[in-house]
Amino acid sequence: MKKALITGINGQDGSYLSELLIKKNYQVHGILRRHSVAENQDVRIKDLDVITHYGDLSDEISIFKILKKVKPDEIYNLAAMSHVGISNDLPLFTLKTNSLAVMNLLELVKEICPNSKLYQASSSEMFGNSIDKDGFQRLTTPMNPVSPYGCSKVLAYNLVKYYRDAYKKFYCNGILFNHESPRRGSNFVTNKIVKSIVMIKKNKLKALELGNLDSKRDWGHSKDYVRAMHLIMNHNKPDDWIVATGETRSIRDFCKYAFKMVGLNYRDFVKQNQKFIRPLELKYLKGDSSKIRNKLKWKPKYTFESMIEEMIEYWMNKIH
Ligand code: G4F
Repeated sequence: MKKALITGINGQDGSYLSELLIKKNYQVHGILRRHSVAENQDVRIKDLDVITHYGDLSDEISIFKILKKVKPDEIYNLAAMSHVGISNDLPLFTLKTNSLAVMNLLELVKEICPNSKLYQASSSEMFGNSIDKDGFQRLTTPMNPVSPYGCSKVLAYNLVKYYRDAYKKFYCNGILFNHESPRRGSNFVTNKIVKSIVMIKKNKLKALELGNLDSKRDWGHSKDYVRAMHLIMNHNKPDDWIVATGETRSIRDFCKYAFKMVGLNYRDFVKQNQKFIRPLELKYLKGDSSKIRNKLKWKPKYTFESMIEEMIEYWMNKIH
């Protein structure tokens, strides 16, 4: 039985990845951060057959102890301060968690479990506003991040490459473009929009306040993207990969479709609030995922529309 250790196991991706690995007969371990509301710390994984350990990426002692105890075959580093907007409010915390803690993790993994494979959750936010002439971002596109979050992920990305090359390790970066689901935190734009639409429909909310409606994102479904993570870790050589749908849509397009699904017009409810505008905006993402599609035969099952429909259905059943 293979052993996997997932940092950030209680996140959207951590929970879907746990489900996938359990189905594949892995023993799944996960690192849980202590939360003052105890019910929140394992809310997405409480019904899964996983073994959890209290720890925190930024607490070196906890990581040391967990690695010594678990000695995993595969480590998926999904834990992060993952909100781009909030990284402007918590820049130091973002760098400590997303970059320095990765350095610590790599060093400890190298020393304690030298044969473990490692997956690093890298991000399309690393590209900033760089776009190739044909309108795509790919592995060769220059990285010009436009947020503390993007900067922190670039450092971690390079550390993983460095450790892989210097010490001949199976360490990989998955550069995932935006990926959503009903389990997405509701302060990310997709779930915020869908949850608000359902509340409007059920007369619990009058308007939806958003920031920039014109930035474009390449949105996929988290369930499809955790399949990519597993393929990446089980390829015959360590490498870096882009995971994306290759389609791009604006926040406005998302609103239009989602409001239409419940028979409403977004123009009647969406208002702009300066509070949600970022100091610098990443305007456009569209990923070229041909490498993972060709080499690992990955392709998404969800479409933009089926993903939104699933999210609406979830909130319709949840909000009474
Ligand atoms: O949903 P978002 O907050 O996601 P963002 O910033 O693209 O980051 C996500 O994707 C990255 C991959 O590219 C990940 F690395 C990262 O961890 C995260 O998962 O915002 C999407 C867009 C932005 O352009 C933002 O300015 O929506 C715009 N937006 C407009 N109004 C808003 C809002 N974003 C949020 N969160 N809240 C708003 O009210």
